[in-house]
Amino acid sequence: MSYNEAKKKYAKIGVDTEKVLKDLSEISISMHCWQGDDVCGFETTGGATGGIQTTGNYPGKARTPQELMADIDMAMSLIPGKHRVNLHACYGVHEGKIADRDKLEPKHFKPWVDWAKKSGVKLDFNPTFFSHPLAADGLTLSNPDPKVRAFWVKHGIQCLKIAEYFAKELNSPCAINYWMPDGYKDEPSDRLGPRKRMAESLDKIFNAKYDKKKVIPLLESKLFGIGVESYTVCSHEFVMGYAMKKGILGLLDMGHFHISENVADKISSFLMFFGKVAFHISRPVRWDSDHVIRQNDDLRAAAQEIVRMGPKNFIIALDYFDASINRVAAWVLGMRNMQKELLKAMLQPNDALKAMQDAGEFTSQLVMQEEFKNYPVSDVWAEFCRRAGMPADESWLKAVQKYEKEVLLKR
Ligand code: RNT
Ligand code: ZN
Repeated sequence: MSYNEAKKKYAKIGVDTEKVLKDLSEISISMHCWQGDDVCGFETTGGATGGIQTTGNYPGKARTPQELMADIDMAMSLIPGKHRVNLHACYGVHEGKIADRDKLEPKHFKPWVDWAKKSGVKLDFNPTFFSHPLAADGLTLSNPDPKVRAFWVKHGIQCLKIAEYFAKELNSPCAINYWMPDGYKDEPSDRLGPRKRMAESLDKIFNAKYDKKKVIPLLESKLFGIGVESYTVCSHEFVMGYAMKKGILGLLDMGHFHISENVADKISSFLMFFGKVAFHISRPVRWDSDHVIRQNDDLRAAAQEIVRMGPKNFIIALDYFDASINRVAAWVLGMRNMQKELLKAMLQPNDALKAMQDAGEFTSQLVMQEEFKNYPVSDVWAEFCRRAGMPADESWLKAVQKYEKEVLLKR
């Protein structure tokens, strides 16, 4: 079917594809830098530690800031639209001696800002509370040792300054996400103490001065991690309560709940009480929370909720890492999958479906929900890509394979 035929078919059910194309082009997704080098960063040569792990040793991973920037540029050249890049504090660019986490400053991220200006992307940020000797016992902001806590509090505050620097330089508010791996492998005897210490430390961080219009702090919850199977300090309930009280936003990571939980169902409640929802789009498989996202039911459900409640009310960030496949392909596939699911959701007559629900017309609702799945989404997607000058189908992989041969395999 051609785009014009698809346009007519959608018009019949009250969907204006021209508006959809415009709306989709306005959604910026924050692409995570850490897929490009297996969450290693530029401070140590070791991999990530702290409840997360990357597996696989596919060749060609970025080893320097320049390589990572080039790989991100390559990925972005195959993703329609204007997007953001999400950096972690361990990706600072250090000349000579590496500044420790509590000494990080905007200057360590100037090369990223210069690159972002050139590449036309905006930046988001994350303090890094893992892959560090002072996080080796699994406790950072909730550590019983006040000196260790003070170190990480300082890190949290320094990162607010870096986020503000990004926002000012790039003229776009910067979302800064706090995820602490803190937890215990086995049943703790005191669940309250660490949470109290965590809240106290977070207070010290967020009581620091920062421009509330430019910096958007987020707090991410997690059910369990590798080595912290029995207890995490920043559980979902902790995050909901703390974020609400402190007036910051909670962040939902799709991989951080029981595998049978419907994360999409949480969105409307978050939106009601926080006003905005921050999201790590990810895919849990068994015990891993971060597989490359696919166009599966979970992603579809999340995208539907985002669309129904207005994409402007969301901070959409990807979060996964796979070292067993081409890393640039992992980015491109994930970003395009996210966009495709948003598009599918936008191409539904959402008001009409809502009306069926309210009228108790559940037969029609079920039938229509299923029938719309087979509408010509791909023709509208092809048009979206055509207008953006991007390949619509899998031919983008050829470009990545060429890059692999010419650049990645020479590393
Ligand atoms: C870990 C969290 C966290 C990290 C990144 C690297 O389970 O999801 O968001 O993936 O900060
Ligand atoms: Zn996450």
